[in-house]
Amino acid sequence: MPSKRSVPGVKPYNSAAGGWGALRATAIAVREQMELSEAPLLLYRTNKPAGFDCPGCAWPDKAHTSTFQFCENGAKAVTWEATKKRVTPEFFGRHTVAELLGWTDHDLEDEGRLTHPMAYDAASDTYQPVEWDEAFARIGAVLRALPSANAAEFYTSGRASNEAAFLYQLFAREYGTNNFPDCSNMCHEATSQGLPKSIGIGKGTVSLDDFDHCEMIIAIGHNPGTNHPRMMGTLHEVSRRGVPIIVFNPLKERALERFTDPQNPVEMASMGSTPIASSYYQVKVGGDAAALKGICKALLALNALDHGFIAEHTNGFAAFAADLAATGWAEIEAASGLGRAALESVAAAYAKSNATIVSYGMGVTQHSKGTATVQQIANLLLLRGNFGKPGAGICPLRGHSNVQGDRTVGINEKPGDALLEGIEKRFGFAPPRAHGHDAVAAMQAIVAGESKVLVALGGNLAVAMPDPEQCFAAMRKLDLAVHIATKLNRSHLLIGKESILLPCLGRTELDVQATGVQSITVEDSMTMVHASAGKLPPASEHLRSEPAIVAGMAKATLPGSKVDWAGLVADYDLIRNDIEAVFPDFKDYNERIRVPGGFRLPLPPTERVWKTDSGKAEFLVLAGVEIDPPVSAAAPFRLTTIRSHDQYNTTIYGLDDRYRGVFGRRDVVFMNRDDLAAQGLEHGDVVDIEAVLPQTARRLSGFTVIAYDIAAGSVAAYYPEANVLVPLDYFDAQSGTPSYKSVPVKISRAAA
Ligand SMILES: Nc1nc2c(c(=O)[nH]1)N[C@H]1C(S)=C(S)[C@@H](COP(=O)(O)OP(=O)(O)OC[C@H]3O[C@@H](n4cnc5c(=O)[nH]c(N)nc54)[C@H](O)[C@@H]3O)O[C@H]1N2
Ligand SMILES: Nc1nc2c(c(=O)[nH]1)N[C@H]1C(S)=C(S)[C@@H](COP(=O)(O)OP(=O)(O)OC[C@H]3O[C@@H](n4cnc5c(=O)[nH]c(N)nc54)[C@H](O)[C@@H]3O)O[C@H]1N2
Ligand SMILES: [Mo]
Repeated sequence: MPSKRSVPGVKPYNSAAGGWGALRATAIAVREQMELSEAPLLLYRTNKPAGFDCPGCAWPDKAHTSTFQFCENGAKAVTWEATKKRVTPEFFGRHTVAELLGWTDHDLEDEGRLTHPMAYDAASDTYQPVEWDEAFARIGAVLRALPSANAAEFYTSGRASNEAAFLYQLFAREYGTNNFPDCSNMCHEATSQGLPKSIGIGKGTVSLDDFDHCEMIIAIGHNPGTNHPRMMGTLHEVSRRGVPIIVFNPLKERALERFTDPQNPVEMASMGSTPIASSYYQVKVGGDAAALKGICKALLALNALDHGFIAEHTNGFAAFAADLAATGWAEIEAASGLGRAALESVAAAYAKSNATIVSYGMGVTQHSKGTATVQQIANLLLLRGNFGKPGAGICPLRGHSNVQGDRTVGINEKPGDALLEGIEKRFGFAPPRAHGHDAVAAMQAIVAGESKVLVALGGNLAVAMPDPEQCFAAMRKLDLAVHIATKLNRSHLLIGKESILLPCLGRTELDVQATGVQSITVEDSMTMVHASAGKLPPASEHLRSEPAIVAGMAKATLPGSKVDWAGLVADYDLIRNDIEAVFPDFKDYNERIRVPGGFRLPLPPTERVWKTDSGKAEFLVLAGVEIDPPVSAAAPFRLTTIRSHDQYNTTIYGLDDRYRGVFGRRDVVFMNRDDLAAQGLEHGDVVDIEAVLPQTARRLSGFTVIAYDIAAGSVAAYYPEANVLVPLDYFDAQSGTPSYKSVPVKISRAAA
C-alpha cells in the first residue's frame, strides 16, 4: 500500500518473495559471519545424509537430499552459528555486566561464539573464566544444598538433540524433580495438549509425500517464507500442480502470495514467480476458531461429510453438530471478520477435495483458547475423513528444529506412567511422580521466590517469556542460574547471586568423544528421526558437547548416581540404547539412524488407530466463537506479536523485515489504513500502545505506526519488543501457552 508520507525505513516491497533477493541476502549473511572459502562447503553439507541438520527450522527434507544452499533463512541460522566472531574471557574482562545490559539483543549475539566457561564475579561485575570441573562442582554444591529438588527449574530450548535432552531429563529426574519448563510451552503446547484428546497423539500426521497427493491445503497462521523456508519449495510445487492453497492470515505475507523459487532456473532467469495462495482470507487476529466453525457449519449444510468415516472412527459428532447449529452466522462473521459467503466458498472447495492438509503455526496456538482452536482444525479434518489416507492430515509447523524430539524423549513436566516405569526399570531409581512446572509456572515460582535455581539448556528464557518487567526481576532473585549456550544473550546478564555460563558445541561442529566422532539425532515436524553430524572444528578448544555438559553437572550433583554418565558420553550409541529401552517406539534406534533419512516414529492416526480414552477420534466442542477476551471501546484493537524476516526468536540477525517493507528498525506497529484514519492517525505517526487487561497497565511508547494490509481491528508488532504488553498470567488455561498473539490494546498519538 503506497503512502504519500515518507517514513524512514519503510518502503513497500513489490516483488515476489524468494528469488534473487533471497540469494543476495544469503550472500550477505555468509560475508558478515564467515570466511567465504568455508561457507559453500558448509551450506552444501546442511541437511545431507552425512552432514548436519539445519538448526533453522523443523521442516523435513526428502531423504535429506535437498539443495539447501538456496534457503536464505537456513543460511542465516547456519552462518550465525558458524561465525568467525568470538566472545572470549578478554571480552568479558573489558565489559561489565551492567554495561552489556545496555546493548541490544542483536549486538550481544553478534559478538560471536562463547569460547570459555565463565562465572559471574560480583566484585568486578564481570564474568570471569572458570575451569569446567570447578563450575560443575559449584553447580552440584548449590543443587545439593536446596531444601527441595522442586526448587530447581530445568529449562530446555528446542535445539537440544535427543541425546542431550534424554540425559538432561534423566539428570533432573534422578535429582528429584519434574520441573521441565520448555520452549514448547510458549509454542506448540496447544498442539501437544489438544491433539491427543482429538486424535490420540500430540503431533502432526502428514509426511512430505502427502504433499504430492493432496488436493487442497488450508494454511492458517504461519509465515513460511520467513519461518519455515524449506516449506516454500513444497508449497511452490503444490501450487504448480494446480492445487488450491487457502490462506488464513490477518497480514498479507508476501511469500504466501507469490514466490520465486531460487532453485527454479526458469523462474530465476525470467524474473517470474508462482502464486502461492489461491485465496487469501484476512481473518481477524483471534478469529480463527470462528472461521473454522463457519466452514464446518457450511460443510454440514452442503452435506459433504464422510459419513462412513464419522460413524466408524469418531465420537461426539451429534454434540458438535448441535453446537454448530446453535452458532449464528452473525457471530461467526463478527468474530472472524470474514463474510458468510467467503466461508461458504471455502467449504464448497473443501467439499470437492478428496485429500486435504491443514497446516498451522503460532497464529493458532498463542491464544487464550489455542488448544480448543487446534481441536477445531481436527474437527474440520474429521468431517471428511482426512486422516489415514494419502495426501491428507494435520500439519502443525513446529518451531525449533528439535522441539518435537525433546518432548518425545522425556522433556515433559507431566510424565506419564510408561515413561516413569521405563526409567525405573532401566536405571533402577524411582523418578518423582508429582507434576512439575511448565514455562509460565516455572517463572511464577521464581517470581514467588519458591524456585531458586534455573538451569537452561539453551534459549533465552527471560526474553522469550511475556512481561520482561516481572521476568527480569525474577531472574535477579535466583541463587544460581546456569546457562548452556552458544552465544551471549540478555538472560545471561540478569544475575542473582551466582551465574555460570557454559559454552557448548553447535550443530555445525565436530563432536569427538572418547570412542571417536559422534553424531546426534533429531525429530522433524513430520516425526522423522535422523542423525546429524557437524564437521567444522569447534569454535574453541574449551567447548563441550551438550551431552557432556549435562553429564558433568549430573556427576557433580549426584554422587551415588545409578547412571554411568562417563560411559554414555563416551559413546552416544549407548545413550540411544537407553532411549530405546525407555521408549519402545525407538526400536533398533542405532541401526535405523544409519539409513539415510532415518526413520519415522509410529503415528497411529495414519492407520486410523486412535489412542484416545474412547478408542475413537473425538469431535470436541468449543462453545461460542470468541477465543480471547473481547476488545472494547477502551481497547479497540487486538495486538499480535510476530517475527521479522531477520530474526530467529530472540536472536536478531538484522533490523530488516524485507517482505513487509521495513528496513533498519523494529519499533513499528502495523495497522490497517481505515483503522488509522478512524483513530485520526497517519502513516508514520509516533504512538503509544497500551494493553488494556485486568492486570496492571502496560505501555509501549514511541513506536511508529505504519499503514499495512492487515485485517481491520488487528494490529501487529515484533516479538520480543512487544512482550512488555503481554502479562505473565495471560495464557491458555488448557496448555499454559502465553496469549502472545492476542492483547487488547489502545493506540494513541504519543504525548509530545
Ligand atoms: N527464520 C526463522 N525461523 C523460525 C523462527 C524464527 O524466529 N525465525 N522461529 C521458529 C519457531 S520457535 C517457531 S514457533 C516458528 C514460528 O513460525 P510462525 O508460526 O510462522 O511464526 P510467527 O511469526 O509468530 O507468526 C506467524 C503468522 O501468524 C500470523 N498471525 C498472527 N496472529 C494470527 C491470528 O490470530 N490468526 C491467524 N490465522 N494468523 C495470525 C502472522 O501474521 C504471521 O504471518 O518458526 C520457527 N522458525
Ligand atoms: N511475544 C512473543 N513471544 C514469544 C513468541 C511469540 O511469537 N511472541 N514465540 C515463543 C516461541 S514459539 C518460542 S519457541 C520461544 C523461544 O524461546 P527460546 O528457545 O528460549 O529462545 P531462542 O531465542 O530461540 O534462544 C536463543 C539462544 O539460544 C542459544 N543457542 C542457540 N543455539 C544453541 C545450541 O545449539 N545449544 C545451546 N545450548 N544453546 C543454543 C543461544 O545462546 C541464543 O542466544 O519464544 C516465545 N516467545
Ligand atoms: Mo517456537
